[in-house]
Amino acid sequence: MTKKWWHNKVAYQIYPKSFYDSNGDGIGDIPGIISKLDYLQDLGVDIIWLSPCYQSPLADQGYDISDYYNIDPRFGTMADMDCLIAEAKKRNMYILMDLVVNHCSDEHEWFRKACEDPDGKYGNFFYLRDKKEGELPTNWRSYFGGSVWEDLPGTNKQYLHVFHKKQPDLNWENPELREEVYKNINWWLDKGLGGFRIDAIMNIKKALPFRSYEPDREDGLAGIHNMLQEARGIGEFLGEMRDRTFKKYDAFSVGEVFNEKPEEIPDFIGENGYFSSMFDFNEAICGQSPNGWYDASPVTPDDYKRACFEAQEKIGTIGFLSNIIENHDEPRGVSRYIPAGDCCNESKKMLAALNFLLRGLPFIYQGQELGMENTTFSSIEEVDDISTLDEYQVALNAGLTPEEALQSVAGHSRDNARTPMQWSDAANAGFTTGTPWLKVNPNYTSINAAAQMEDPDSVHSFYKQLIALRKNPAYSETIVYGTLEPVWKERHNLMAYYRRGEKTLLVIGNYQREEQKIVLSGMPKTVLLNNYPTLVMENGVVTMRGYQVLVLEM
Ligand code: TEU
Ligand code: CA
Repeated sequence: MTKKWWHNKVAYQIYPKSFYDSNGDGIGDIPGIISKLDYLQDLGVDIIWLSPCYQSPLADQGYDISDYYNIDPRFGTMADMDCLIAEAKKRNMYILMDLVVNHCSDEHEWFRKACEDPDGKYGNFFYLRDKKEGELPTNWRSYFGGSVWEDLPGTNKQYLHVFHKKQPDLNWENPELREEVYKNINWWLDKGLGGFRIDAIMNIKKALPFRSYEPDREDGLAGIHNMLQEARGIGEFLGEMRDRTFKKYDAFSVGEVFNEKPEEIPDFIGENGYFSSMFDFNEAICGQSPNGWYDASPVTPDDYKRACFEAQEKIGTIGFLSNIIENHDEPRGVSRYIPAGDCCNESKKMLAALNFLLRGLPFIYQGQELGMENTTFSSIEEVDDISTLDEYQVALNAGLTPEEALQSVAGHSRDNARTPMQWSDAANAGFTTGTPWLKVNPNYTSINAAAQMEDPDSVHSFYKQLIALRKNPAYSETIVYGTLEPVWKERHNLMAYYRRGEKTLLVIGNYQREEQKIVLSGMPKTVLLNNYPTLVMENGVVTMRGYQVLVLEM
């Protein structure tokens, strides 16, 4: 395998709106990010992925871009962005931006021009169909609920949007559109970006000609996955994009890839793959129900283990997954993957180690390094996220009372990850001197960066140790390139694996509050990490305490 500059890196995702507000308007911004670069460097982060901060009406918090060449004034200026790239470079850090090109905003110039002249050049940038009274072109349900078809203002046509109606899908079949996309990517890479995280990319290839599918809910609509399953040939677009952009710059690219076909994995992330890496969402999709969030099941420790190992096995040494326990679309990992009532420093550290030492690139989402938890909602009025609002409606339609509906979506809400970063125990968690755009999680008085940075036993300090271990020259080769081999796979509430390279490491997590005994096959040479002050071992038998995690050199 050809070694790449990003293989041994540690990445961190910033959700700019909620990271740090430098001017008191309640919205996080780029100058705020610049002022926290030293914090990230101290943690050991090398790559920073910024969720979108381009010009946008923020209908989907920036995933609806109205100008790909400008920064939204709420986040700062282009000069701020240039400064961020330069300041990161000084610290040997790389900035990734979010590439959102399945769709743009309905306030983008292309869309406005398409409305003015649907049969002209820009009409063909979108998927337009003639409007027929009482009949939609297809019965697809958008990811955010309702039909994917919306009237094209001022015309007798309708346009396709697989996400929100303010996010019209771009027509990738049109080479002129693809040229515009590549031009934009290269323009940013010329500025010195490290690369991109690529949003919702599996949606760019549609199964043509469009047709309807068997309805899967009472609304008579069918989920988008029906159409995506039938789509063939996405590789032609992705390969072209790679060759025309990322490859020329040796840029890092990580795809938000869902439902790829197993035989396609080498094409996606193998040598000369479409992307450098792709996210592992196998844990994130655990427990999902086709009926909606209200019907989802909790994820058990055994589910979590199975999902991780399944993903690891699927990829093997073909390439590198990007491993996450959460992102801006997910609830907080510690609230989701640790059984209810057991969320504590030990269990948070255990989850961190089990995930962080998997083969692949570790991505940390802002606040994860503090063990930030899900927030509470006292009414649906407190919810901002469009996805949660839709799922709340789905729950009501299924017959739940408003209280039950709120209860059932709360634990899944994307807002859990979007509450402001908890910097200190000052007002508003030190995030802003103004009124935060989204309510701060009330637990900031006990969970915050300032307190944890001073505490050698904090979750933050544990993350620092994990990062340092990955970078330690003695273990780096093994952690980055070594194989992963599950062990004691069938044992209940125990997740353990070997990493084998130059060295042999054994990672063991006791995924329950009760103790559990393990018989080791040899004597450990070194205890590299332990989330308890001691290791209880007698005649090769280790008594693992509740949620204890060990990283042993064997
Ligand atoms: O998410 C794409 C995606 O697959 C969604 O289905 C996501 O899982 C869902 O919104 C969760 O409720 C990306 C972005 O990460 C997300 O923030 C955007 O809303 C979406 O694309 C549209 O750009
Ligand atoms: Ca601000």
